[in-house]
Formats: sequence, C-alpha cells, structure tokens
Amino acid sequence: MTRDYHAIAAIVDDAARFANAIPQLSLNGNDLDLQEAYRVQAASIARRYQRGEVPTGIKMGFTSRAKQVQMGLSDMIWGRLTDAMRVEDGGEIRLQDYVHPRVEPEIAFLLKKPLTGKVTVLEAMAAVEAIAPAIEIIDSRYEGFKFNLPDVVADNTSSSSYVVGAWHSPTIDFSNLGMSLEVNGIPVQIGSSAAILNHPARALAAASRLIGEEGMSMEAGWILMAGGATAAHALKAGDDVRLQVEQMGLVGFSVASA
Ligand code: 0L1
Ligand code: MG
Repeated sequence: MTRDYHAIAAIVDDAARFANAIPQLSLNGNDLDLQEAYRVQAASIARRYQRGEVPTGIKMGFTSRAKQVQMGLSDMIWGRLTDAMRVEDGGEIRLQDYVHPRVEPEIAFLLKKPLTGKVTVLEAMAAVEAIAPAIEIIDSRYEGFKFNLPDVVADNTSSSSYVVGAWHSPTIDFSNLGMSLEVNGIPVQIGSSAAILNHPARALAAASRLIGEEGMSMEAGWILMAGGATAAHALKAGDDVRLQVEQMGLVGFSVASA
C-alpha cells in the first residue's frame, strides 16, 4: 500500500505543536507497520527542523518493566529530541502547551564522541562525557494516552520535553542508584536506575544499535535519555516536580498555576 508519510507526519506534528488530542492513527485508517511508523516520525521531525529546531539527542522508550507494564507494550522504541524540547532545570512549563503530560524519572548521557551501530556497553560508555539525573515530560498526542507500538513511534515516542540536572563523571557506579520522583514534596514514584535494563548504560548501547539500523548516528554533544525507570506520573497545574537520584542530586521544574 502506498502511503503519504508526509501527510500522516503533518497530523502528528500539528497535534504536538498545537497541543490537540487526535484519534489513534491505527484506528483512523493508518494502520502502519513499525518501519512505516519510523518513516512518519522522521518526516514529522523534518517539519520541526524546517521551523528552525535543531537535533539535541535521542530518547529510549520502554526500557523498564514498569513502563512496559504501564503502557502494555514490551518492545524498546526510540524517538528524537530537539532544542525546543529542552526545559531548564528549575524552569516552568504551562499545561496548555501539552495535551496530557506525564513525567518520568530518567538518567541522561552526554556524548563526547559520535556513536552508532552494534557496540558493547564498554564501547558505548567510552563515548560518554557525563551523566545526569533527568526528567522526561512525555505527552502522547493520542486521545486517552492510548496507542499501539506503531502509533507511539509515529508520534515520536511521546517525546515532548526534557529536563537535565547537573552533569557528573560517568566513572561513578550508576548501575543501582535510588531514584525518588516527588510532586509537591510527596514521593509519587520510587525506583532504581537498575530498573533501566539492569543498567542504564545498556539503554545507550541499545540506542546505538537501533539508530544504526536506520543509518543514523548520535553526535558529540547529543544527549541520550535512557527511558523511564518507573511508571509515569500525570501532571496538573501548580505542580512542583523534583527528581532526586542518589549520588547525583536533584533536578526539577514547576507547572504554572492555572
Ligand atoms: O521512557 C519511556 O519509557 C517513554 C516511553 C514513551 C511512550 C509512552 O509511555 O508514552
Ligand atoms: Mg521516557
């Protein structure tokens, strides 16, 4: 079947840009396979580049059991980050810029060298300049936050915004660090970096392999978001969100009051 990937990309891109919920593509005549979904994702990000956004990294999705269980999907997926998605540590977001945002506790990697293809965890870590506590703000554009795997991939794996805390040496042992996600001073999700594929560095190696299969590379200066260590938590107006990661400190942001 011949599909107009650019037309489908315009649907998901406009939904993200104008914070409008849309029906699932798969329920609306666009039952894509996974390869087609990544083509739509690439075309929707190309529209962002045309508007002046620049690539800043890659995000992994469904790298923890908690996320797989929450969304009922078990295959690892990836999406693209741009500069317009970055929220400063301590910054503020507005609920009206999102459809139904949720937050996830993550670990971020900063690359000092390009990385692509099948690599060992040690080879992947040799490309890392620093690691940091990070929060991803995901926002599926689909009504009810419901999707199948191609739907969510086409929707850039629900990427919306990301917040990165202070960078740390990658030589610390970050395989099993306690992570506490707090909203208005109350812990809402507690987990460990070990929930991310038993070691977050495995998410980096997996990202390298998966984007390599698409003929892409992560570049020096890019960020890799390793994926949510726990289930995601829904945001509301006035929330103050903080993630505390053992040995790495705090990262956070707030949601403007309505
Ligand atoms: O970090 C993650 O596992 C994000 C998955 C993105 C898909 C979603 O849950 O909306
Ligand atoms: Mg995530």
